[in-house]
Amino acid sequence: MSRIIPLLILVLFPSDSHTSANYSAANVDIGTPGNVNKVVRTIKLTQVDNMFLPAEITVKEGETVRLVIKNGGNHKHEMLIGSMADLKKAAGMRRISPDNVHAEANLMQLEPGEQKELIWQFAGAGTVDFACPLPGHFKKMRGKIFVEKK
Ligand SMILES: [Cu+2]
Repeated sequence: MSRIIPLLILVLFPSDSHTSANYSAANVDIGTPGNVNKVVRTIKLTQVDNMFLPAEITVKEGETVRLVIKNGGNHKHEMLIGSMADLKKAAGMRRISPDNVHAEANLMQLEPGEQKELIWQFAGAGTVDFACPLPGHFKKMRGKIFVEKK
């Protein structure tokens, strides 16, 4: 059964791969988990039902940032950092199994009222996307991290 799922995604969501202008940025370097001792700033984001506040943040290339995410809504939310292609792929997976617990370094899953932190080191200049990939949230609950040149 598990071998069939990737095929199902292709069949169910074929247009997702071709409609976004960002799709060619699939190889964007989103950065890596950072060292807490190198944090240069803290950025707070609040999740409501269903958007991120703020939805756009700016950092500098190579910077290590503490992202503090608070779920201020009444529903479970996630924050996933990635390329738009990665986010769309995750959203497709969530439509099949929305309640899975995931443990990727670039993902936070938050219950209502919960707050979590992610220490993240950004790479080169560019734009990194983030979103809540849960069904019914993904289209609106998105944001951008502008990574500026130093
Ligand atoms: Cu959400």
